[in-house]
Amino acid sequence: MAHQQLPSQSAIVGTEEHEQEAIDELIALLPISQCLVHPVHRLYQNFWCPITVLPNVITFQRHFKAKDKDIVLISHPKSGTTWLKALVFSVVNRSHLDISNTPLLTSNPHEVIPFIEHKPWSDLDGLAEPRLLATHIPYLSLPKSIKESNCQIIYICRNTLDTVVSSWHFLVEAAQLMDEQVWSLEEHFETCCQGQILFGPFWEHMLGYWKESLERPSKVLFLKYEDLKEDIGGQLKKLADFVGLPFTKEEEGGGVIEEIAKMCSLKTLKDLEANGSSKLPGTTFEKRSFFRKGEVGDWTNHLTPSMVDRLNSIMQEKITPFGLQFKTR
Ligand code: PAP
Repeated sequence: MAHQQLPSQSAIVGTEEHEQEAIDELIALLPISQCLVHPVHRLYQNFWCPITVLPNVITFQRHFKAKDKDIVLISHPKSGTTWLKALVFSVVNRSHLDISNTPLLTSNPHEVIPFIEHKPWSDLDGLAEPRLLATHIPYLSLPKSIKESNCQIIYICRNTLDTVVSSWHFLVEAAQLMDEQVWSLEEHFETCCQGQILFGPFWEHMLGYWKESLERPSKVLFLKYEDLKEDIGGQLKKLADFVGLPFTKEEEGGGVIEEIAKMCSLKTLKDLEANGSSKLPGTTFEKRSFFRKGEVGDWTNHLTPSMVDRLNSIMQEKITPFGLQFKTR
C-alpha cells in the first residue's frame, strides 16, 4: 500500500483554523478501510488509523515536543495498555503516593495516564514531570522529538491470538452500547489478518518497537503481557530499573512490589467503582470494558483450528524471522 505523504509544514502555518482545514483536506484524500468492522479507519502513513482520532494524531505529530524525562507507554490495542498504565504510574509515583490513596482507587488508569490521540495535544503541557503519556501510534509515525530526545518508551505486546479475541469483545460491546450494527468474530478476524485493525497491521506495530528495543535498549523497553502474567514481580523490577527508579532492598523487604502488583491486578481494578459503567471521558467506551478476563489462552475458547493456523502462519512469516515470539497459553 502506498505511503501517504504529509504536505510540508509550511503549507499549514497560520491560524489554528487554517491548520484544521488543511488536516481535514489531507484526511479526506486518504484511503478508507473497506472492511465491515467499525470504527472506520483511514490509511495514514501505512497504518490504519481510526478517523475519530486521526486529526489529533496529525496535530500531535507536527507539534509535540517531548521532554527528556517523559515516559511514553505504547501498545497495539488490547495488549495490556490499561495494566501497564497502572503499573508504571504506581512505580514512578511510589515515593510520594501511598497505595492507600493512589488516584488509581478513584480514576480509571486511562484517566491517570492520557492517550495522546484522545486529547488535544496542547493539554499535555500542564502535566507534572516526569510526564507519563500513552499512545497506540506505530514507531515510524511517532513525532520526531520522541525519537530524538532522551525520553523513554515502554512498549507492551501480547500474543495476537488473544488480542484478536479481546479486541472483538471490546469493539462489539462498544457498538452494542451505541446501538450500532455488530459484526461476527469471523469478520473481525478477517479484518485483523488483512492488517486493517485499529493501528494495524499489528505485525508492523510490534516489529517497529521490537527492532528499536534491540537497537536502543535504554530507550525502548519491550514487555510482553504473558511475562507479566507469569512473573509480575520480576517484570516490575525490570520496569523500575528501566525508568531509573530501582526498588531498594528496604522496599523489596517491605513488600512494596507485591503491594503494587496487587493494586494493579485485574481483580482489584475491575472491582473498583471507579472502573464501573460510566463512560471514559472523551470516548464512547465504558470504563469497565477495559477489564474482561485477562487470561493467556482465551483464544482457545473462540478461534477455530483454521483461524489459529492462519494467524500462526502470519506470525511465522512476518514476526518470527526477527526473533520475536510469544507464549500463547
Ligand atoms: P486498550 O488498548 O483498549 O487500552 P488493553 O488494556 O491493552 O486495552 O487491553 C485490555 C485487555 O487487558 C483485556 O484482555 P481480555 O479481553 O483478554 O480480558 C483486559 O481484561 C486486560 N487487562 C486489563 N487490565 C488488566 C490487569 N490489571 N491485569 C491483567 N489484564 C488486564
